[in-house]
Amino acid sequence: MTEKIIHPYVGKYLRKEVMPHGMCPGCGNMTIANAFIRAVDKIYGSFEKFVFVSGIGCAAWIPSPHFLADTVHVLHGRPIPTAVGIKLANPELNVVVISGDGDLSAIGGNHLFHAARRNIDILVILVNNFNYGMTGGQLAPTTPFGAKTITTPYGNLEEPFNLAELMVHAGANYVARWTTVHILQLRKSFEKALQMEGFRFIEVLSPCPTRYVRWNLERLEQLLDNFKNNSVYVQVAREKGVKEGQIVIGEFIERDRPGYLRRYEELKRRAIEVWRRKMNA
Ligand SMILES: Cc1ncc(C[n+]2csc(CCOP(=O)(O)OP(=O)(O)O)c2C)c(N)n1
Repeated sequence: MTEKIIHPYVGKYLRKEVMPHGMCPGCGNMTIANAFIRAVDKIYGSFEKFVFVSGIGCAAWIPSPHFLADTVHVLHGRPIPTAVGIKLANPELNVVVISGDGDLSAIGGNHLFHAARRNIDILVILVNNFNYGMTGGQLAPTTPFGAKTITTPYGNLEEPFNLAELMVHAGANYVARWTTVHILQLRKSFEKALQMEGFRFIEVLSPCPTRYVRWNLERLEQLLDNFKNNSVYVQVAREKGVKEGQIVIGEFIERDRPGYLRRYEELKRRAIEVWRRKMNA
């Protein structure tokens, strides 16, 4: 039997028995995992105080089964309510959702928007590969206008969600968007988000070579080159506007409003005060 080689930096965070991982060649999922693990390693040094929640889809497989941590793999579209429940039950934990654009913004869309509005103290990492990768590459709410998928072979008629902007307006404390070629920025963004309170949302544009790329491009490199050459920082985009085909990346917002849990503690304190005054009257 050949001995498994353990990665010197990220190896201790991964379950040996599922490595090498089963993602397609060229998929961005494990690149994102690598950046995330390095951020956790720098800030916390272990997964001890973490719980990861994911739904159904390829991206949902990043934490479960790969992370050697407490992970919960739930019904399609339901990682956010599960994560909210875990955080409310044990506020000491770092609760992180990692899942796909379909899982979190299609079937799970309502949960996403309301968790951001409530500014609940969880970190959501949404992997946007522009389609439902795992089930054959169907149209998602994030598929670009005109793009081909197995369910839109003549091109998509609909406009995609701009999820980062949506999260800003819904009320998240922190919102960022990167691509899998912006590795250092992504890692730094994870580091920052891991130390903040309230709802934090990081969207990562990621290649799906098996489905999306096959339907729309000749080669995977074309998508990666597009990520590299056509990305524009949100501050520049806000000042100068966005040209057709450009991808807006960067930190969309950073607020320091108290998260839901701090507000809840404050509410409890006030309620107890009122109750004490009534008892003493
Ligand atoms: C209730 C329900 N509806 C549909 C499905 C089939 N299904 C499984 S994963 C998935 C889409 C996943 O897409 P996404 O979240 O974008 O993840 P990806 O595989 O692209 O990473 C769908 C439709 C399901 N498992 N459960």
